[in-house]
This record gives sequence, structure tokens and C-alpha cells, in this order.
Amino acid sequence: MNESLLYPCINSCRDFHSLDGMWKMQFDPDSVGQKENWQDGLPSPFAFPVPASFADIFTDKEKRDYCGDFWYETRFHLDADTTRDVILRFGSITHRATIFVNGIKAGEHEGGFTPVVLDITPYVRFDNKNRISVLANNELNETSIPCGTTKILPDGRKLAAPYFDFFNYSGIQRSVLLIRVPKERLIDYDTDMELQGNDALVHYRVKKTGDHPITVEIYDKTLGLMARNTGEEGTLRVKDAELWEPENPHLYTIVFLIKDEHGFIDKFRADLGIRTFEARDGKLWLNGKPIFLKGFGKHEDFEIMGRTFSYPIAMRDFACMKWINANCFRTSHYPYAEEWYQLADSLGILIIDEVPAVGMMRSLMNFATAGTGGKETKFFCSDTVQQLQENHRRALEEMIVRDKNHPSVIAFSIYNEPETTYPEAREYFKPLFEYARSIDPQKRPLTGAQLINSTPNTCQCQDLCDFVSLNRYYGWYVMGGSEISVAEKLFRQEMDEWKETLHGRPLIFTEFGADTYSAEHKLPSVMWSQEYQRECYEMNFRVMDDYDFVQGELVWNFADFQTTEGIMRVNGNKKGIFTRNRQPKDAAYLLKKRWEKK
Ligand code: BDP
Repeated sequence: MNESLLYPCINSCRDFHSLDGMWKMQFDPDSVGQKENWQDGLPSPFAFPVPASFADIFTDKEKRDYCGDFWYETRFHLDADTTRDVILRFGSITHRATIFVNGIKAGEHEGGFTPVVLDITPYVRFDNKNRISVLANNELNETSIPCGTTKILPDGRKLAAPYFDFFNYSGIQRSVLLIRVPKERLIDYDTDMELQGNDALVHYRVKKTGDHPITVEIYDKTLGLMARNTGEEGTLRVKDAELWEPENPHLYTIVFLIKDEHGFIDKFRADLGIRTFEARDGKLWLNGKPIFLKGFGKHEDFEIMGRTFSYPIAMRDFACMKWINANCFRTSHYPYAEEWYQLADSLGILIIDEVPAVGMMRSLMNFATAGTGGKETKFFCSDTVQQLQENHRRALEEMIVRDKNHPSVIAFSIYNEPETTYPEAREYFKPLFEYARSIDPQKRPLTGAQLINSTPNTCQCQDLCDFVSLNRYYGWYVMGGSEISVAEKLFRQEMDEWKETLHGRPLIFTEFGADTYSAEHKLPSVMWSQEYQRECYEMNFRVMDDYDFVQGELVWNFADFQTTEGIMRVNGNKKGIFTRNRQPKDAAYLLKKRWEKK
């Protein structure tokens, strides 16, 4: 990774403007675009919004489900400024892209959920019109994360066949910014914190270009300057530090300044939350105090928008989380748009940040397998694994580098429900855990969400986790409806086994729940009714409450969400506590009451 993933800011040294708006778009089903020089201008484009997930905007099914190459194009004008570099920054392009500026290839990127950042200074024509062209592709295979396959229909049309349970929303789904930064500049910074009595020691490290010294300062919004230091590495002491926590998400400002004899060369500022987070002694600890995680596995998902980031929808989601007394969510199953983390920082919501390592089993109905336990597909024994591991490693690096300074991010999740039951899985994951540990300056706890097959006796990877995370569907995929009492017994048996296996590590639930149709009521309950969702949660909580090593409950899912169509999904997954329009189902009131007291 060469370019800085820092979120852009505006000051006298840096600025940016948005390229969001209407772009040109064109599908390229035969992948002829590059040969035919579409990078010099699309031959027959249509107008299309950026950012947007392209699927649900179309009324035509083939376009909604389009899979293959597709192009975007826009133009911009730029005044000359030789003192600064020009950076082009896409919040993400799903799943891979090649970017051209004025017809010249400026870079490429694999992975659909982290920023694509390019220094395009050499390709830009100043005081002139410029063209950006993007060749994107949304095919799935066993080296892409998330994993899946691409079906070819008899007429040659490609169709995404995910090994995961969410719609393969694609496109330029996050904002595009054109940034100007000084030639000598801050590239990146790390912080980690230590509490010493009432004070906090903020250890920092910066990465910069050029030779001028850098000064780092911490400000409090009312108290002013709290600490200052000069140098690329050092410690700042914040006296009587006001710590960041859900009830009081206090944010300081960290400022980086590079100066020469004439004045400022570079300035950068960001929020800084001072907090520690650990998993030890059977508990999770925030600032040295035990904390129980209450909340959700989520998706970036909404009608028409697909996975496009939108402040109004994000704010509604946070409002619902606060209303229901939640304090945490997992970014299942990919890193979200950066604005989610900024909002969580300011609202005091904790995040388990997950890399898009999902679908690591060969199954088109992975959720059924996930719930009931299926046959091993020896996914990690195939010859594509090396490439997959490299893509996984890079995605981890980009997520950790991007998100490492957010106080809201308390842990990283390295996977969701892979096969972990044979030695090759361990060989695959062990180096990834080690790599993640080595690059996170805060050494946050690492975890991975375990499939039902991954039990204390079978899982070869659970000991890599600092806290264990379970996805369990007792009462849904396992013994649902009238058999729920059998599910409860099986659940207790499994929990007894975990008790012997954890050796002081806490355990949380990262998924449990039941599909529920919001229009359906039935007394006595049947599966899919609102009554059954409550009963299923009540049974699960009864079991969990009997095991003191359980330190978190993130229910599946925050809201109903779109999936690929199929016989197991009624226009999407309906396990939401809220509908897709963010209105509460009955079970929401159960959770609200429970979490008020927890
Ligand atoms: C698990 C997956 C999740 C699914 C969920 C379900 O981790 O992505 O949506 O089950 O079946 O297998 O609802």
C-alpha cells in the first residue's frame, strides 16, 4: 500500500472536492472495453449516480443482477498548483477496479470494501479538462473475498453465485474525492494508550515524507492544549484524561503540524478517543472496567440504496441502536464506509470490525450449512488458497490501517464462518492472525465468528482468538418450532463443552436469531411469526445467562436485508429486529427491556 488511507481534511495546506454526482456508466459483458479503448471515452454510456450500488436502481432484472465488467466515467477541471499532489480517492469500488486518468492506467485495486487511493499528479492536465475512467468487475471466485463463484448461463450471461448470504451489491458505492495534499506530508499515524492513575499516556508514531520535523498536539474542545511533542515517535501525557466510553464518548483532537521557516507545510487533524480495551480473565474490559457487549450483526443495506453510504440511514440506525440500549455492532461481513466509524466514535458505540472473509466453504446455501452443520468441502485444501490468503492478508492490512485510530473499534474479526475443522484451515489462518497482531498498534483482541461445526472438539482455529465468537442458530436451523426444547438441551451441552475450553477467554455470540415475517402473528407461535422470534430469543437468553463466561450478545440481524433470491429466502433475510425500513418488530421490545438492565 503506497498511498495514505487517512480520511481527508480541509485546512490551509490540504483540501478536497467531491466528484459525487451523475457519472457515465456502461456494462461490458464481453470484456472488450480495454481493447476498444473505452478508457478514451465510453462508446454508448448511460447516466448513473455515484456513489450507488447499481442493482436496485434498475427496473430490468438482467441489469440488476449484472455480473462481469462495467465502466464508469467522469470529467473534472483542475487549476494549476505545482506545490501540491493530486490524490484520487474512492471510498471503495466493489470488488475490483482498474483506474485510468486521461486514458492512462493510473492504478488497480482488488477488494471491494476499502479505499482505492491513487496519486494521479503525473496524469493530470492542469488548467484543463480531465477524464477519469474506471473499469470495475464484480465477479466472485474462490480467491476473492468474499468468496463465491460465477455461473455462466447457456446464453453466456454471467451470474454471481455467492457462498454468502447477502446480495452482491456492486459499483462505486462510496464517495469519490479529489484531494490536494502538500508534497511534504503526513502519510499515516498510529496511537496507543496507557492509563497511569488519572493521566493517559498517548504513544504515537507517524509516517511522513520530507525532512522537516513534525509536531503533534492534543487539544480538548474546552480546555485547549493538553500536550505537545515534536518528533516522529513519542508519548504525549494527557493529565486527568477524560476517557472515551459509551456513556461519555469524549473526543480530543489530535493535530499534526509540519513547518519550515516560512510557515506551515502540512497540517492534519483528527478525533482522538482515549480508551483501552482488553479480553482477559473471562471478561472484556474497557478502560479497566468490565463491559458486556449488547447489539447486532449488521449490514450496509437499504432499499434502492443497496450498500451506498447515506448519513440519514446511518443516523436512523444509530438512533435505533440507542433506543434499544445497544452498545455494539459487528461490521458483518466487510469493513463499512468510514463515516460509520466516525459516527460511532462520536456516539459511543463499540465496533467489531470484520474483514470480508466470508463464504469460505463451498456452498451456495451456506446459511443452511451454517445453521445445521454440513459436510466439509475441504475449501482450504484447494490450489487457489495461496492467492486467497494473499488477498485476505491485504484486505486485513487495509482495514487495520484505515480503522486503527478509531476509539469505537475495539476488536478485529478475521473471518466469518469458514470451515475450521481440519489442519489446512489452521495453516491458512494462523499467519493471518499473526499478521493482524503485528500491524495493529493497539494490539486489539482478535476474533472470528465460528460456524456451528466449529465446536470445542472440532475447531482447529478457536485458540487463535482472544475471545471466542459463536454464530449459533439453536431454535432456528437447529431444532426450531415445537422442537425448541430439544434445541435448548443441545445448546446447553455445547456450552458445557466451551466452559472447559476457554481457559479464561471470554465468549460472545456474534449471531443468533430467527427469520421473522413482520406481517405474521400466530398464537400459539409458528416459525416465521413475531411470537416465535421472541420465544427463540427467550430460550437463547435463558441458556446464555447460565454461563458467566458469556460477555456479549450481538443478535442476527439489526434489520432485514437483501440476499440473492432462492427458495430459502423470501425476498431477503428476515432475521431483522427491525424491518428493512427500520421499524421495530415485537422482539425489539424484548431486547430493549433486557438491555436496559444488562
Ligand atoms: C450465518 C451467516 C450470515 C447469515 C446467517 C443466516 O454468517 O451471513 O445471514 O447465518 O442464516 O450463516 O441468517
